[in-house]
Amino acid sequence: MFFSKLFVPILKNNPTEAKIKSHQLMLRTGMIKQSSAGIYSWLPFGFKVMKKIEQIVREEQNNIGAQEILMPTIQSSEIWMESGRYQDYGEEMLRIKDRQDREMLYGPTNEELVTDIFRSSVKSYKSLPQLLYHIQWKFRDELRPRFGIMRCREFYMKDAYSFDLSDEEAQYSYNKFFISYLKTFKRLELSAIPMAADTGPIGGNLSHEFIILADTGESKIYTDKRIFDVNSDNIRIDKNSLLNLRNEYEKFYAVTDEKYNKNEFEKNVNKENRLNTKGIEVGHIFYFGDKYSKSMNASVDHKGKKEFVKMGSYGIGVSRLVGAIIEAKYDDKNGVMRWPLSVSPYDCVIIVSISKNDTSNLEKSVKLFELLKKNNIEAIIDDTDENFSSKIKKFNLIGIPYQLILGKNSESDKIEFRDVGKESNNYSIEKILEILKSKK
Ligand code: 5CA
Repeated sequence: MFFSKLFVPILKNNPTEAKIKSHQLMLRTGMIKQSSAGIYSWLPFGFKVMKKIEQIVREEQNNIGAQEILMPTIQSSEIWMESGRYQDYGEEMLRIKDRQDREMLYGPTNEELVTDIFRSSVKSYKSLPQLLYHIQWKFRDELRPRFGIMRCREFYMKDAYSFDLSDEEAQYSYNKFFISYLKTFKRLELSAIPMAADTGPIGGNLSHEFIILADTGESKIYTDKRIFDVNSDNIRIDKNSLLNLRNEYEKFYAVTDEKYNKNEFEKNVNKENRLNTKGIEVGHIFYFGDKYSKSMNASVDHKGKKEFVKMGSYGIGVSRLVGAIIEAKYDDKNGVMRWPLSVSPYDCVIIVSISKNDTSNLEKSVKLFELLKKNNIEAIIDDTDENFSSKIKKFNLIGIPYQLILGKNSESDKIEFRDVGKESNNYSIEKILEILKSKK
């Protein structure tokens, strides 16, 4: 309830090692702490935001019928030898030996492990499709971990896997993830655009990266601006509607660096619609047919014939999204952050002016807190003895979207209410409750 009791190690100044605003803000507002290069501890504020993002990602996976499982972080090298990726993955893979001298690894992704789970129990085409996902830590020994949790070595990822009998069915599964991603990012108040992308070490020949625009992003993109106007609301999850939606997007040229071709870009996009900029990859989906099922012998019986299942995989960078939201929402110039209410560590903060010999304001704030709680609104009271303006400044950075301000002379029954970074208004508590409830 009281900010003074929380573990939020705020820094007075921007840490010099941080080059981009999300990294600066996360360190400054005590969301994370680096433990070694590219490896971070998540402190209460950062952890709360990440867990809320995770829950939204989970709900949108469940909405398309994907089932949640949990696979381990440590995997045996044997299945990676079967798929042929044990060598291919190179130095990005963290390899470990156990006491029996067995070669193990910290999973960078889970195509092999999930294929092994699938092949050991699914035998008939009648059990298809299967959509499985988990949300688990991954490790990639990146050559240059940078930008805080945006490109780190240990990160939190949602990865899903689909198993189908035919290419056509597999495309349907792919398209289900396509729409679930659009919905997920929308709930996070991000405008993420699907772009044709390279498949890299995952493989296959169909792939989209979901990119949000940001100057500090590491992905170069080339696109027709009109792709931002495609409407993905109220789409039904049937085969045709989803196919139509994908066609709507694919009408427009939108590619990442590796797929860029100058002639095609200029041929397909009028000069005034050309956009060549940078973005952050928050999700990546792949279709690779029988790449893993063939090498790992994952097949089903289809009317007496053995068929290798057709697979896709679908990733979302859950921890990266924390930084991506900051890159999209943080106004660096004015020092104002505003978390989307759906993922904010708290719904609102009660900022109180405290004087030594008068506790009436603090008592008022506790009553207000209880009332908000009764209405399912999660608040925090800033009861620290900092001066008022530095409290406001601090909370402008922390980014809780609504501020209820109890200044020195708050005698009246009206309370100063502010949507962070905007002009404030004096409202009755009933009015404030009404506004907050309508936003939830
Ligand atoms: N197996 C596939 C799909 S499940 C896969 O691993 N795809 S991926 O490599 O593109 O990763 C999925 C998402 O994880 C990326 O879109 C990105 O948002 C996030 N991610 C990847 N590498 C890192 C990293 N080093 N640091 C933070 N997030 C990362």
